[in-house]
Amino acid sequence: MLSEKKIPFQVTEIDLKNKPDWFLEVSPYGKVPVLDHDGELVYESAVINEYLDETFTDVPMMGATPAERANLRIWIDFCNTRIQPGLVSVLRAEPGEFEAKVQAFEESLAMLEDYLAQNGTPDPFFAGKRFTLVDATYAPAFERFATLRQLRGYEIPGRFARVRRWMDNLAAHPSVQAHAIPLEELVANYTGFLPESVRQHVA
Ligand SMILES: N[C@@H](CCC(=O)N[C@@H](CS)C(=O)NCC(=O)O)C(=O)O
Repeated sequence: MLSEKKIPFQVTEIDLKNKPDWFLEVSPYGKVPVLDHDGELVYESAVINEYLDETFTDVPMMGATPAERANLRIWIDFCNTRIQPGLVSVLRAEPGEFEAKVQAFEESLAMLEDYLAQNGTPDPFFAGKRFTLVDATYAPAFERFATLRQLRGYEIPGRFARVRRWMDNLAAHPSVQAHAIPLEELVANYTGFLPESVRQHVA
């Protein structure tokens, strides 16, 4: 998002298993990310993204009309409430519940696939030629899909062709590539958050 808009920034990494006191003071939910823009503290990634889009307007990343903006927000919310939690629930599923978690996750993927098909996208992005906040939201979520293959042997099925194409388009996009996290690092991070029973199973 920041690179797409060419906004200079500095990143401070937080050890989420050992959060420093200063971090808990600036992050009321104790979660990353938090934005500090000249002392203005903003948290929750969807809120941060809208704040940045409204503050740095050279490269607009929302819709032009209320209806377009509402539609983009619906799909941003879909990522945050369905896709991202779905991914985590498959990743963390106990062996006995794995199939059910995959099925629920695939119901969300099917809704996304249907929307893309009905709208003739990705072309190459969610809303067409312009990279929007929807793309900025899904890019890091899609990047984490590779941990499913690595840790749980699960691959997004070929019938979700448009979702897969969108994932490939985003992975190839320069501002996304610039911040790609190496797969080993992602896998190491997520392995740390697996329940003990699952960690033994995938080890
Ligand atoms: N709704 C939040 C979710 C953020 C979130 O879950 N962050 C995770 C890392 S990806 C975190 O900080 N977890 C630490 C914790 O919950 O203790 C957002 O989009 O900013």
